[in-house]
Parts: sequence; C-alpha cells; structure tokens
Amino acid sequence: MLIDDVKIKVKAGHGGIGNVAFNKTKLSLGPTGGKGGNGGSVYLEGVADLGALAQFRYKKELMGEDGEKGGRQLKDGADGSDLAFKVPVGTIVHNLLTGQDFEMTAIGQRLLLAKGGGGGKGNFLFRSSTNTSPIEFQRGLEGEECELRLELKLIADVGLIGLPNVGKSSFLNSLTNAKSKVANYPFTTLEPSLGVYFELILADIPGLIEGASEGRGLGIKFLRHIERTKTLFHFISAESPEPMQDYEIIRNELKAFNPELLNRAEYIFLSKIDLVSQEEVDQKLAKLKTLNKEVFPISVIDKRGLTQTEKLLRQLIQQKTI
Ligand SMILES: Nc1nc2c(ncn2[C@@H]2O[C@H](COP(=O)(O)OP(=O)(O)OP(=O)(O)O)[C@@H](O)[C@H]2O)c(=O)[nH]1
Ligand SMILES: [Mg+2]
Repeated sequence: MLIDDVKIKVKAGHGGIGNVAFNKTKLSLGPTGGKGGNGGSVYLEGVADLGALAQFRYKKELMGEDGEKGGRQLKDGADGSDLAFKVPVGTIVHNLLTGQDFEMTAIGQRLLLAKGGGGGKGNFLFRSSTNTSPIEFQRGLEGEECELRLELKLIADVGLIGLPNVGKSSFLNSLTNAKSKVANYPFTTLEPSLGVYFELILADIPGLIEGASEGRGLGIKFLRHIERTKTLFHFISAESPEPMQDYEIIRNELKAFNPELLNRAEYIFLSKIDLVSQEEVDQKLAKLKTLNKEVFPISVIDKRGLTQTEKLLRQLIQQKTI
C-alpha cells in the first residue's frame, strides 16, 4: 500500500540538566558540575524511494534523543544525536500549528523540523568572586515541537486517466518497466503506480467513475498526484457504447477536483481497438475528434497505435528538456 498522506508529531530532544558537584581534591574545593548535553534535533531528508512514508504508518511520533545530564569534574553531558527521517522527494510538509508549507524537492535535502533544547549549565558556570561554591544549576531546555501532515504529490510528467477497466495499466506496462496489476474488472488499480519511459515519468491513476468526487468508487483523492502533471492521457475504451459520454464523465470529475486540470495538455486514447470492427473504430474516432484534441487509436494486444504513441512520448521528452 502506498502511504501518501500521514500526520505525525515531532519533538526534539530535551537538553540535559546541569550538574552540581564539587572538587574533592583537597585545597581546590571549587564547583565542577558540568553542563547538560544538547537535545538532538529532528530532520527530514529527501530520498527517491516513493514508499518511504510507509514508516509513518504506525510510527506517528518522532522523538529526538535527550541530552545527557552534566557530569562531575567539569565533564559535560553528551549531546543527543540528531535524527533524520527519510521522505520521498515530492512530499509537502504542512506545519499544522503555523499553517506553513514546505516542499521536499531534492534528494539529500534536509529540513529541520524541531531543534533540540540546549543543555543546562552546571554549577561550575555559576561561580563568581562572590559565590565560590554555587549550588545553582539549570535544567535543560525543552526541545521544539511541531505537528505535521506529510503529503506526497508525485512529480509525474504524464497522468493516465479514465474510467475503470479501459486499459490504463496495460498501456503503462506495455511501454514502460512498470508491473501494474491488470485484470478484467473495474478498480484493479487501487493506488497510483509509476512507469518510466526514458526521461518521462508516467503515473497510472486508479479508475474514476461518475460521482467519484462525492466519494463513489475509489473517490478522487488520487488526482492530487497529477495536479502538477503537465500532460494527461485520457483513455476511452473502443468497446464503450458512448465514448463522448465517458469523456465528459471524467472531465466533470477532474473539474470537481481542481478546474485547472481541464487546462492541461490532453491526448485521447481510444483503447482496445482489437475488440471492435474497423468501422466502429472509425465511427468513434470521428466523434472524439470533434473535441479538437489529438486522438490515438491503440491496442496493446495487436500493438496498433503504439508506434505513434512512442513518437508522442519522444516529443514530450523533447519539450521537457527545452
Ligand atoms: N483486447 C484487449 N484487451 C485489453 C487491452 N488493454 C487492456 N485490455 C484488458 O482490459 C482489462 C483491463 O485492463 P487494465 O489495464 O487493468 O485497465 P485499467 O484501466 O488499468 O483498469 P482499472 O485499474 O480498474 O482502472 C484487462 O483484462 C486487460 O487485459 C487491449 O488493447 N486489447
Ligand atoms: Mg489499472
């Protein structure tokens, strides 16, 4: 299961308490209580692994390590180690307390979530000419805390959308290294999966149905994975009695999620053309062409249309690198 939206609590380590101690050596009875160690800070670190948020499925609280208590004989307590939790690049970090958002965009990037509390002074640091035997000390400071929502927005170049069972996953598998599950029933794909075609990342989005925006089927929450996708491949099955209606259903759901999705470059794929006569394919193509978008008739079984599709994918790669 792809974990892509989690809430977590973060608390950095507490600073260690300062010590109160005195030199036992005769003739030098001064204070020797050391400082407490600093609490460890908590960071996030960007990685390529899309599944990295899975670690937060059960682990909802990230606690930094506390600093150790100051020692005797001027020995400071050890600092708590910093912790860095790995999250996939494309994760948006929403700070639920301040309302601020931050995006993890690069592999290796580090984001400080909560700074560890400073260690408290030991009695050695309180000595003065008027107080040569201080018994004062400080408790360490609390580590910073925050509450976060981590939301993964895949950075795909092309989003594959359409009703269930129209061949989106089959298409992804036939052109890329993906191994998306394919089966002859609706909602085979339960979570987005990715395939890579040279430099292009394609995201296979679970099938949408009419009313998905009101929670029918699998809902439309997955559409956030294509919010930042420039190009959409819209799949319509050649077996459908009403391709234009299918088209409108999906467009309405896109609109309900975010009207901006309607302005993305969209290519239409009339899929599974091996299952109907050429005459029917031509008829349906003619209808879809009235939408004034490029329409590709394809079949992953007899491979028709795949050469043209690859040409399109190469064009998209070129546009991406310009
Ligand atoms: N004959 C034929 N069958 C196809 C073609 N493409 C896909 N199929 C079949 O159609 C069924 C559905 O294919 P999927 O790729 O799982 O469809 P999907 O759009 O990903 O479906 P969901 O994940 O449920 O949204 C499977 O049985 C595929 O084998 C095609 O070009 N020709
Ligand atoms: Mg699928």
